[in-house]
Amino acid sequence: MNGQVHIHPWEKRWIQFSIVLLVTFMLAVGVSAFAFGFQVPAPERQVDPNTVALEGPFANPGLRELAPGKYEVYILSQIWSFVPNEIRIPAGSTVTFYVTSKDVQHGFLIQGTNINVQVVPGYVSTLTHRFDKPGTYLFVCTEYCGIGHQGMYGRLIVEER
Ligand SMILES: [Cu+2]
Repeated sequence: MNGQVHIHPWEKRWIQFSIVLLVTFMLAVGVSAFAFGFQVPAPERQVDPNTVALEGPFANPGLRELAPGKYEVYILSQIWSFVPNEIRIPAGSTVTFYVTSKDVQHGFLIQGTNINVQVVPGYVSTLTHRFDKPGTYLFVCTEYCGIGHQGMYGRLIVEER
C-alpha cells in the first residue's frame, strides 16, 4: 500500500457535484444579500410580552423621525390588529420597522417590498426598507393567529414629496 486513498470515480463525481451545489447556493445567498438587499430578519432584542405594551417604545408605538428622510416605527401586534394601523411617510424615506407581539405569534408583511418577518412574542423583529414609490402599501399578518386573523392589516402611505 502506498497510503493513497482510492475513491471510486462515481463517488468522486458526486463529491464534485455537491461542492458545485454548495458554491452555487453560497453565490445565490451573496447575490441576494448584496445586489438585491435581502436581509435576514433576525430577532433584534428580547422583551417581556406581558409588559411590552406598558413600558418602553411599544407603550407608545408609532412613527419617529430620526433625521430628514430617516424614520423608525414601532409596531405592536396583537389579536387582531397592528398598532398603529396607518403610517404616513414622504417618498424617498428609509424606515426601520420594529415589530413585536404582546400575545400570540403573528407575521408582518408589507406588500410590494421585501419586508416579511415572523413576529414572535418576547422578541423584536426588525427590517429596514427605503420607499421611493408613492402609493398605499398594505401590511398584513401572515401567520394564522385566530378567528380575526383575516382582518389584521394596516396601511403604509407613501406620500409624494
Ligand atoms: Cu396575526
